[in-house]
Amino acid sequence: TYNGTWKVDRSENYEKFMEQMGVNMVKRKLAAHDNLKITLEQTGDKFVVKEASSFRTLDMEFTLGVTFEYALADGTMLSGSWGMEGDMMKGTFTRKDNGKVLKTTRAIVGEELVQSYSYDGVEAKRIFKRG
Ligand code: MYR
Repeated sequence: TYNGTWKVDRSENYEKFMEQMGVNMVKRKLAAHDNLKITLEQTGDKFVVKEASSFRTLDMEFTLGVTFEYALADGTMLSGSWGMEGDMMKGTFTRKDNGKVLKTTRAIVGEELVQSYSYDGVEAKRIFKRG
C-alpha cells in the first residue's frame, strides 16, 4: 500500500532532470534539498495527497484514470493522470506551456517508495522512506 507519509531520502539525477525541465540553477540548488514530504491516502480509485516541502504545502486529490491539473512549485502547469499497472502507479502528464510529456511512476521497493521521472530524454529518481 502507498498509504502513509513519505519523506524524501535521496535522489538520482534529479538536478539534471530539473535542468532539462528548464529550472534555473539557483532553484535547482534549493530544490535538491526541498525536504519533500508526501502523504498518500488511497480509497478505491481515489487518492488524497498532501505535499509539503520547503517551497510550499499543497492538498489535492485525484482519481485513477481521470485527468487533472497540477502546478509545479515554479508555476509550470501539467495536465494528465495517474493509472495503476499491477502494483505500480504510472502517470503521464503534459506540460501546458510546451506540450512536452513528463512520465512518472511510483513503486514500493522493499521499505521505500521509489518515484521515477522522465522528461525529454532525461530520467531521474527520488526515493522516499516512511516518516
Ligand atoms: C501527486 O501524486 O503527487 C500529485 C501529482 C503529481 C504529478 C506529476 C508530478 C511530477 C513532478 C515533477 C517534478 C519536476 C521538478 C522540476
